[in-house]
Amino acid sequence: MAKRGEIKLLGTAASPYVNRVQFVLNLKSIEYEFIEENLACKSELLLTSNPVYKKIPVLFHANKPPICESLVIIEYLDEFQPDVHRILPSVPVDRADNRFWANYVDNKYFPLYEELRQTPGKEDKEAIKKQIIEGSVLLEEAFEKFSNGKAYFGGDDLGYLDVVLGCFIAWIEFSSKRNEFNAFDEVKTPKLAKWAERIRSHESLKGAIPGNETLMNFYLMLQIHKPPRAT
Ligand SMILES: N[C@@H](CCC(=O)N[C@@H](CS)C(=O)NCC(=O)O)C(=O)O
Repeated sequence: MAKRGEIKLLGTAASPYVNRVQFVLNLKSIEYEFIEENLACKSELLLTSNPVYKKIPVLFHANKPPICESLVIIEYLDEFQPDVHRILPSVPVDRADNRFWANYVDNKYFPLYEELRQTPGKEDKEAIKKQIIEGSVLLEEAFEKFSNGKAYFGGDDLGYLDVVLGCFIAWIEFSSKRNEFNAFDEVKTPKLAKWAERIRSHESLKGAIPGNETLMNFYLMLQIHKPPRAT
């Protein structure tokens, strides 16, 4: 059990990877101190605690070495506090399958949204939207398999993949609106569309899902620091 004041999270509220860690801290009822990072002018704390990637989130647990990378952090929290809301399944092959899809989400699926933001030209954007929808259909199939007729990837309550994909909900909806398409579609991915609503209204996650103003400010910051490619 974490002691009061023992856990600190370096991040910013608009970062889905930071939200991912907040989801797990909330689900496990772990109190933590939030240290706000300014990515436009990175802090010494970030540069020294994550010298390899210089990215948020970074988790500090008492005086242990800092822990970086959101998936590594949430697995650490799951091992460190296994008795409250376990997110990874207990069977090794199920854990492997969960990690496979988490890798798909982080390395293939969500990067498409950044690609969409950075890509100029209507036609090229349309091609990326198509790839996103194809990816959502794959995730719908994965959802059917994992949820087995229940509400979440984890079954009756949130599991690892709910956290891994759920942290992107706000950005997926933001991007869908800006680009006039439906990443989670009532027809092609009806189960994911319903699941997304459940994630949004889950009591433990509410405070950790960024609102539109937070998203817009971060988006504008990205447009300046990582502008779309020239045509
Ligand atoms: N793979 C990393 C990704 C984290 C990430 O991309 N964080 C962004 C904020 S959303 C960041 O710190 N970007 C700073 C930069 O790219 O220099 C994780 O899962 O923690």
